[in-house]
Amino acid sequence: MKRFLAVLAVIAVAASTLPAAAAPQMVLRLGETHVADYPTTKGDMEFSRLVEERTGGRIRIEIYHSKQLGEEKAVIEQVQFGAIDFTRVSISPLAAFAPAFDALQMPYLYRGEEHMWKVLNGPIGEEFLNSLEPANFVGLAWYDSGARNFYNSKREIKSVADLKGLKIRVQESKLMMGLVSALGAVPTPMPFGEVYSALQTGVIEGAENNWPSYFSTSHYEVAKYFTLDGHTRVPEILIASKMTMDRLPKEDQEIIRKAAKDSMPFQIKLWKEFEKVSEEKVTAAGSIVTHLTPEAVAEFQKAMEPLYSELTPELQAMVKKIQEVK
Ligand code: GTR
Repeated sequence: MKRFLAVLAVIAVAASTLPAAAAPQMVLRLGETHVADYPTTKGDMEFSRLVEERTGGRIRIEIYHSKQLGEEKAVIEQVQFGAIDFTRVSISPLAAFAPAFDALQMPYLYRGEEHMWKVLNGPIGEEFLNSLEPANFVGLAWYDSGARNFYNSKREIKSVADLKGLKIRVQESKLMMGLVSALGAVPTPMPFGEVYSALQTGVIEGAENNWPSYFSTSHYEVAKYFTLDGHTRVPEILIASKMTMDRLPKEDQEIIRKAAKDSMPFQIKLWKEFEKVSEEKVTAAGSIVTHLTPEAVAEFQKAMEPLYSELTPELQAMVKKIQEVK
């Protein structure tokens, strides 16, 4: 018994001399539209983990996934005036705040994903990340989002003509509205979270997205025709509020910038895995996947050409620079 008490006493002394886990000096918030196990959310979490680790726990970034802070456009607005510190969004809705971003999401712009990553990881990508400051954002890093494709509840889309008259949901983006109109369909801008019920009730007949979003939102349950037309590659971006960043010492700003970039390979790896899983799951659940013939792809590309001539001369020059990246 004596011995037992002695051991207890030693443990008590040891415990009292342990440093208490340091409480974070700053807790920041990140808004994410996707659910907790989606690759972008996991990327956000990795970013947050790295910041916490590298500041010795002084800065904690809490992830509010599943639209807890609102739909994408509303969250971007709040980041702009500093009410939310960070968000991860698609560049489509961001282009409403920084129009030059349309140059990065033109239809059939990239020769493939390798070309896109060359652009994003090179001087052009850096220029875009830095270009956001006048709009009160700080661009931090890019995440993968694959290619976007049309899906609908009505019929297989094998040619542009098959899209005619279909009501297609688009992100809140002028470019995306123009893209759907150029194909003869009827664009309906709508927040992401409303798409499932709009498809179910027939308010819209289709939408467009990548495999993971089609799967993760269960849109495949209410729109089973999926066409692999790959009309756009729309990068995801991690941004901070400039107001938040301006409050931080330079060293912490650097830690945040670097942590965001360092979270990219992790997100991209998870993305690749989840793209495959999503494709398998929706196919097993009965989605009908249509592959376009090369002639049909050429027809899609031709129909979208006018979007390029409608760009401002500055954006056309940027598109040319992107196309010239080898
Ligand atoms: C997804 C993207 C989301 C959101 C969504 C949409 O691919 O990851 O951030 O923009 O598309 O279509 O609204």
